[in-house]
Amino acid sequence: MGKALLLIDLQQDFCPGGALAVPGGDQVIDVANQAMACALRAGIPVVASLDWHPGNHGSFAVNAGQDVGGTGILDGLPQVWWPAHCVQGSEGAQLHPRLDQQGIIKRIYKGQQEQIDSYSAFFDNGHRRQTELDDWLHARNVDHLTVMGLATDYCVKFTVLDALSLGYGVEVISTGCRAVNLSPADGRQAMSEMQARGAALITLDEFCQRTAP
Ligand code: VGL
Ligand code: ZN
Repeated sequence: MGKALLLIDLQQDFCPGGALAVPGGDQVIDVANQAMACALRAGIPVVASLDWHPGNHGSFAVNAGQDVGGTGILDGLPQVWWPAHCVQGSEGAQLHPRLDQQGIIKRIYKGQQEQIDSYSAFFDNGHRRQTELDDWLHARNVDHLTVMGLATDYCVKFTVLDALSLGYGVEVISTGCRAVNLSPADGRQAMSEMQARGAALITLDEFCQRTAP
């Protein structure tokens, strides 16, 4: 019976000024730092996922010869065409400079396979391959996750839904998430969907109160 705090894709490219800027994305960095402080005080491990694409990734509009924000098919799966973002080793792929990185004990890299996207920190979008996250958590007897980060309607949502399917108890720090909102209601709908599937929506204060030693 253990917990972990999972920080999703708090990378420069998802913050204002970045290649796939999420509105208000940088506002969650302080939330992440405070959540991390509460987690570390309670002995809860902190894991960070990073979107980590090769430059020729098939989800990039420029590589697909499509318009950014449009949709199509990538290797048999529905795909949104994104601006090139989080290219391995680039500055935009780095974690946000204000994020307290010393608290992070494990980094999970995803999206490295050229022909498939990977919103979830557990599986690619076709559930063809797993990352090492589930094994890593099992090895530490973690069965409950607190999740926050970017973006609500993509990587947070798919990570949370996979975690629930895998049997984890999941809570989402809703004040620590921001959405891409290609359609204006996407973020709100993603929150409802996560809640309907069994995730608890909580605030940062609730997380810190419940974890206070
Ligand atoms: C994400 C779109 C493409 C995310 C990653 O982190 O939510 N969204 N790649
Ligand atoms: Zn991506």
